[in-house]
Amino acid sequence: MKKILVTGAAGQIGSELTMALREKYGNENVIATGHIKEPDETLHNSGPFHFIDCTKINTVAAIVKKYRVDTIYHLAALLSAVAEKDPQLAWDVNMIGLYNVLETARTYKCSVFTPSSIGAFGPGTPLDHTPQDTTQRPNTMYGVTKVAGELLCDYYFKRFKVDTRGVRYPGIISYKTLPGGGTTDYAVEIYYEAIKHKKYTSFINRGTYLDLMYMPDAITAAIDLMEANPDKLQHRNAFNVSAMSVAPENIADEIRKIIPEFTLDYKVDPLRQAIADSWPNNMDDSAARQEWGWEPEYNLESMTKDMIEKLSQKLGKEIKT
Ligand code: AKB
Repeated sequence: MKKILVTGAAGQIGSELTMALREKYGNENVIATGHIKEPDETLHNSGPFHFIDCTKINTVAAIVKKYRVDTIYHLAALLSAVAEKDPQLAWDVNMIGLYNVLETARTYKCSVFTPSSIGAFGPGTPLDHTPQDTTQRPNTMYGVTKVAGELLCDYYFKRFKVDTRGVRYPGIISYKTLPGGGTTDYAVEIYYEAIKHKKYTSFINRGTYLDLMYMPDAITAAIDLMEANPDKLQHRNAFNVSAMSVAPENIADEIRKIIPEFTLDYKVDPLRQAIADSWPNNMDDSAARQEWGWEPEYNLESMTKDMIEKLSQKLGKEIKT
């Protein structure tokens, strides 16, 4: 049986990925770790949890050694908007943290999953049907760390044979744990506000198309890629994966099918709008489909229905879907 370490386990993706991994590989075989944020009760009580600091290699190595870990899902990172507000911290967490994980993986012979992002693209990248292999000149610290991370993971595979794999996640939509300071956070907030107040003011402008994905598909992508036959993988560390390309008004239209009174207006945040404008409208994810069978289950309609159903239960509001 695998022994898995998850970093960033209390975060938006980590909190759900850890539980999915525990269900698949056994609670005791998945060691969840976080830095500052307290894990929720389910995460805390269902298996091992430790606080570590990925910028200190000894704390990562100690857990890997103690539990004889063979696989690391490295999710600890700063998202795009917070990274732009504190680029020095973003470099430390996103780059030094990844370097420490890769070095630990090299020493203890672990395989590593690290997410990259649509943020690895920037000005000069074709925005429509963004190819798998194309210009990557991002102008944010988040983007710089994501491109460098993709290259570093490729390097550790080629030079040291560390089994590194990763996807370029789009904005991830979920109802369990809130995202922590990304540009695509608007697409999660809109559902909370629709249920609570039947209105939302978007910080991303009308007509801004971005790739999004519902959490169950994001989890499937990570686990399926790590289970994939390595002989078939040509793009190990940076597979484009997408499920839908939408603008704020498209989500609003879909919400209105269930909550007809819902209204959307705009108060654009220049920082996050500039980041969004530099990212693809829609990525071409055919390499992931061909090399390891990527196929999302949810589209905008099915995601919206499920989000509203689950979130209204969580918020204690009755809404018929
Ligand atoms: C962000 O908005 O920073 C993230 C991402 C797309 O990488 N959700």
